[in-house]
Amino acid sequence: MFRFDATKLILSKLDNQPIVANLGPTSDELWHAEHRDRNFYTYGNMGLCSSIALGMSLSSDEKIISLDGDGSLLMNLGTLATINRENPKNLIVVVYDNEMWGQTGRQATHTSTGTELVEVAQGCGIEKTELVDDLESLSEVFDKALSEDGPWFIVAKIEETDYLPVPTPEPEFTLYRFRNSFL
Ligand SMILES: Cc1ncc(C[n+]2csc(CCOP(=O)(O)OP(=O)(O)O)c2C)c(N)n1
Ligand SMILES: [Mg+2]
Repeated sequence: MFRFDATKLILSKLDNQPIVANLGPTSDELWHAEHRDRNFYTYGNMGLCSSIALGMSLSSDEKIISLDGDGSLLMNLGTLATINRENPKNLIVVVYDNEMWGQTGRQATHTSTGTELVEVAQGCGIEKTELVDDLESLSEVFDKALSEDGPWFIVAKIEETDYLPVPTPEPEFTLYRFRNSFL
């Protein structure tokens, strides 16, 4: 499954719910799939995608979607323990797992050598977890995550491909647009 297709699938299931996107290709592809006020692009901000989404979920009743990356989550695994402790029913974390730090040269991450992020999440106490490797299964589990209480933790195995051009969503405008969308 390609990340761009997965992101387009997820967007097709949403109304106006916020998405927080991991830095690099995940943010780029979200922009190309559909640039919307409720997209929060975390350029430069490695490791904090799901932590930011957790904070949003605690101050909102809407479903909040985090599109994280394996390399980024690996440098902030503690966020999974905090997600379980805070237990936000409206948080959906999707980790795009391409088994690499893609943006910086496609170096292999620990998920390529046996680290199972779903099991880490379960060990932190998160009960609603799924591992998917095709669009059909992602579609099925994401529907469930939208209709059932979470927190949800979904690892989506991704096949890497060519990158789309990097857009220019200036961070201050991302924040401005995002905040205004709640007014
Ligand atoms: C604290 C910090 N360390 C390193 C970087 C450089 N960096 C940017 S993206 C990236 C890889 C991210 O990997 P992953 O989350 O798996 O996303 P992918 O590129 O594979 O989609 C790295 C190491 C950074 N931006 N911030
Ligand atoms: Mg990666």
